[in-house]
Amino acid sequence: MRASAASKAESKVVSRMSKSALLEFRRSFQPIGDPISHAEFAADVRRGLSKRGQKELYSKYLYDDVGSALFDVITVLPEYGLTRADSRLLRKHAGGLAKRLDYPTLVVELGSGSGSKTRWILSAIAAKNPVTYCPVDVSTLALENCWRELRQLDSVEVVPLAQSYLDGLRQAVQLRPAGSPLLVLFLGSTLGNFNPERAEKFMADVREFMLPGDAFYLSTDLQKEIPRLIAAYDDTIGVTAAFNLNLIARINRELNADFDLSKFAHEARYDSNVNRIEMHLRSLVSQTVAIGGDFKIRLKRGETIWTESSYKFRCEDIAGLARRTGFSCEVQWVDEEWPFAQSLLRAV
Ligand code: AVI
Repeated sequence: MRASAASKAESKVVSRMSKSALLEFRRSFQPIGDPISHAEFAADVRRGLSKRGQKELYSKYLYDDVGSALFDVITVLPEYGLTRADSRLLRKHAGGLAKRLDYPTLVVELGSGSGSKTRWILSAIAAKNPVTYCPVDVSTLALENCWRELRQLDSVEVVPLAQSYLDGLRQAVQLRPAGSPLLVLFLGSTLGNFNPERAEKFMADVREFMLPGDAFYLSTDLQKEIPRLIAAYDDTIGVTAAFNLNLIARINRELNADFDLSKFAHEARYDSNVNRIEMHLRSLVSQTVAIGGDFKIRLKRGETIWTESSYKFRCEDIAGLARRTGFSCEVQWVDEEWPFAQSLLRAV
């Protein structure tokens, strides 16, 4: 890094970080970390596609650079109300939240994506105190967009972490000045992409990195009319279909497979017993797919590969989850146009 070229704010971060020997921070975008191992991806794909019953792929693999860009488009589709609801709530409550939390000096966002919603809360905090913002995401492209966008805010230092949520959080909390409050953001209803056991374990794991009184601000999509939900996950211009199909296109690109995308169809369905949307890729014919030269899978006509679950909650579900994982639910706000909640949880 050319120190002379660095802004005042960046120089301050650099000196603090070099002391801790933790970070390399460049004026050009350079996130810390290496989120996805090729070997782990290959092993997960093999395991998920060799299952005897329902074949499945982990939804985290939807988010390579192409998938993250497609997801950004999803967030502005008329049918997909979640992101607009999240932004409306944040915009409305950012000032009150910053004050209630006593202007935390470290904000960590798990799964930041391009960070567009976070501007409101960071601006509200930075109006009073300088703040270090650590976006954590597996997509370096999304992180770069986030870094470009939010580093322009006055008194906000952006330290991007290209890591899994918990590894990123582990690293970020080392930047916490002693005695100052921490705010962890988990927006967008990403918790809904975990099954209930994993969601609970994840919350308990996050709690381990926090001190009593720290804040966890959680967004969750709420239960609503099924046709509205189906439309949100099966939009008319096919962006969500492309997002889903990109997962097997990614396997072609990165694991040398020969999925023929024209032989698969996107499907979104709602399971009202467990209140979740499921995304599947349905095989339109009987077919064999080769992955990496030494592995083949057979798919029957009509068989599906399950690629994502998106659980829909009630407000009381979140309060209960919070209690079971070491938090208390201090306040919840619900959007009026698209049932969607933001909950402020305090580590107890
Ligand atoms: C990131 N996550 C909260 C989205 C959701 O709504 O479950 C992912 C998504 N899948 C299809 N559309 C959006």
